Amino acid sequence: MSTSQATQAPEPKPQAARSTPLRHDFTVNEVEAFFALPFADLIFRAQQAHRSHFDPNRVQMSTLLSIKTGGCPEDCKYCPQSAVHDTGVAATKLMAVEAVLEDARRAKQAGASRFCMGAAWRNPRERDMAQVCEMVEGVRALGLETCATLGMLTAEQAERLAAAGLDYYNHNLDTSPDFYGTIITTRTYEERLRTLAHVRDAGIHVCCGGIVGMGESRAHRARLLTTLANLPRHPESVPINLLVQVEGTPLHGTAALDPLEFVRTLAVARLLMPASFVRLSAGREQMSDEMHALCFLAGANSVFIGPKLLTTDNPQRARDQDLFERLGVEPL
Ligand code: SAM
Ligand code: DTB
Ligand code: SF4
Repeated sequence: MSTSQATQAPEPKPQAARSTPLRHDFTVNEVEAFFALPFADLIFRAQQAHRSHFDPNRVQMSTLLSIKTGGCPEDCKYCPQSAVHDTGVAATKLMAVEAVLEDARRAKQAGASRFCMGAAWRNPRERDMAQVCEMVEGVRALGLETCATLGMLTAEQAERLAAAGLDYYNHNLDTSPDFYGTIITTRTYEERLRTLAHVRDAGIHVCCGGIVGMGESRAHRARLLTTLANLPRHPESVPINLLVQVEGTPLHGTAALDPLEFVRTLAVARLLMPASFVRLSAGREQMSDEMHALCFLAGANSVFIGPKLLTTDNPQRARDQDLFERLGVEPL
């Protein structure tokens, strides 16, 4: 849908007060109108929303560990870990519990408050569950918040992870319902939504967002954010990933997204889900310091720290520390 068809963005409330109820009834037209605001107006409104719920100078910091890499049967066109694409990522077995805990200790020393364990699975097998639950228990015992991203879950698996002490489960919608089929064919949007409902029902916090820069339109980005905000509850954490283009994946060579459009996407996420953590997720390694500053101004208040995401690079700790100091950004 073109932006000219969009309705006018609603006027900001006199004060985006803490008591403003969170909305779950956004229309796509309304969200497209937010995207179409003059840049300064959009950032101002995102700042108002951000400051009504958060200290704008504090950023939540998570660390990622790939506990099972590569060889994934799914065909996600963006992903270097899909066995369907030839990317040179070697498939590994599930890591031993003690090796994961060693990594978690290092992450804690480096200043992370949350430790996220990622596995290149369509879904965990029953025999993997005991080992993953042990990891969750061990990481929690170190005083870190726990997060996992293991693919689709049954209701029973979600309950087992909750009982082990899992605080967050990351499961992204990735893109809008109408663009999804061009990116992934091996599982459906409805299956993603079902896993999110199991996670929510088990009492685990939901971490759910998407990827931009995959050749989607602004209307697709608006529909992704509308779908996220109109879930029965806003995800507590909303990762916005900028596609990391990896050679061998079908999306390698996709035209780069205008960086200001990426900033707009963060700002609209902040406006729609003002009380959620909006994570400036994959793609930071390629971003300038100035781009980082704009992303925080737009309302991003969470990042992954440490030199590696799952298989691709993230900024070195020293670069982040220098940047955060210059911006007056403090860890949460
Ligand atoms: N296999 C599980 C799943 O897909 O739910 C968990 C791991 S998967 C790697 C976690 C998320 O990483 C994906 O949902 C996607 O949003 C993100 N991701 C994967 N490859 C990416 C890339 N090249 N650029 C940006 N984000 C990516
Ligand atoms: C999320 O939304 N982004 C992270 C995390 N959840 C698991 C993963 C980004 C992966 C980027 C590509 C890679 O390093 O393999
Ligand atoms: Fe597998 Fe997850 Fe990568 Fe898709 S995004 S190929 S499910 S690891």
